[in-house]
Amino acid sequence: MTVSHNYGRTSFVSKNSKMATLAGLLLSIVAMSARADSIAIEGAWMRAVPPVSTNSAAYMMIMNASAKSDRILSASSPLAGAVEVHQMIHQDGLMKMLHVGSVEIPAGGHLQMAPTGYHFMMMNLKRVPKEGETVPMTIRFKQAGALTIQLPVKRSAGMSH
Ligand SMILES: [Cu+2]
Repeated sequence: MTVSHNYGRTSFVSKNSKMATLAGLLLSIVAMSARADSIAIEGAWMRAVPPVSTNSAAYMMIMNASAKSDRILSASSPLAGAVEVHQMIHQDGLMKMLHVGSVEIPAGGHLQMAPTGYHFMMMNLKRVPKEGETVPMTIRFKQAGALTIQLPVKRSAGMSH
C-alpha cells in the first residue's frame, strides 16, 4: 500500500533553525501531527480496543519532503511492551498480518498506514487506554531521527477536522 507522489508543498521543507523546529513541534502536537526536518506525520490515531485486549494498532500518514528516501527503523510507546511494523496482506483468500522489519518512505513521497495495509502493532499493552485518551509513540527514522507523536485513541479513523 505504498504510494509515492510528489508534494507540491514547499512549505514542508523546514529551515534547520532549532527555534523553528521547537515551535513547529509544539504547534504540531496540538494539531495531532508532527514533523522532524523532512518527515511530517498527519492523521495519527490508535485503535480503541476492549479492556481485555493485549494488542492494538496505530495508523497515520507519514510524509517525506526530503530528496532522500527514509526508513522506519523502530517505534516504541510507554503503553506497549513492543511496537512492530506490520502489513496486512491478502493471501489465499485470507487477510494475513506480516511483521516487516523496515519500511521505506520514498523521497518526496509518503507512506499511508491504514487498517488495510501497513500499521504499527502495539503489542503487550501495559494498560488499555480509553477512547478519547492520547498515547505517545516515538518513531525512529534512519534519516530524520526520532519523532514523538501523540495518538488520539479512537474507534475508527473518522474525521478529526
Ligand atoms: Cu499487526
